[in-house]
Amino acid sequence: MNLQVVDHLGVAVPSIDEALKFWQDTLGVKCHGVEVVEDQKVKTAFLPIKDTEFELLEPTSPDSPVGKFIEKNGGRGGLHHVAIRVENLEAALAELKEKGVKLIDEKPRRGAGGAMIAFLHPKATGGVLLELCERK
Ligand code: CMX
Repeated sequence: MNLQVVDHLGVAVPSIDEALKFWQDTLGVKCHGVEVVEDQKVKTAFLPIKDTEFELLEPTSPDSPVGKFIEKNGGRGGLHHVAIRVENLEAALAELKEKGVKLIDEKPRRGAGGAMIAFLHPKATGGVLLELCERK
């Protein structure tokens, strides 16, 4: 499997506007636009730092992966997932399936920023929600 780089770190936040007070105003990381991913019921904001990025994730509904994560965490945000860029996502998923790894997404789907993405189940990774992504 051709793993390339840690593409981004996903951070769940109850409010992107509130979170930007720290990330943008205090740390000085510039936000590169906000995008809603409708099928995941999440609003995202990317904050690049050199070759990688932080992705802030604000739920648009409590009934969503990020909404449930925040609820289980007592209403607070936290580190939600780690994304690794691969050269060929379809091939990586086929290889993992062959190895019996529990996948959340068996097929690539479109994520924020035009990337193709797929999640692996945290039960299969020792407790980390891993995303694989491919960028053209
Ligand atoms: N990181 C690590 N472990 C996690 C986790 C996370 N973010 N979210 C849930 N888990 C763990 C739970 O703690 C639980 O473990 P235990 O059974 O040991 O308690 C287990 O996974 C199952 O959790 P659950 O609460 O029963 O199941 P959920 O209904 O919350 O689903 C998950 C969890 C990961 C399957 C679901 O959140 C999912 O499908 N995520 C992928 C999609 C996603 O996260 N989208 C948002 C981002 C979209 C984007 O970036 O574009």
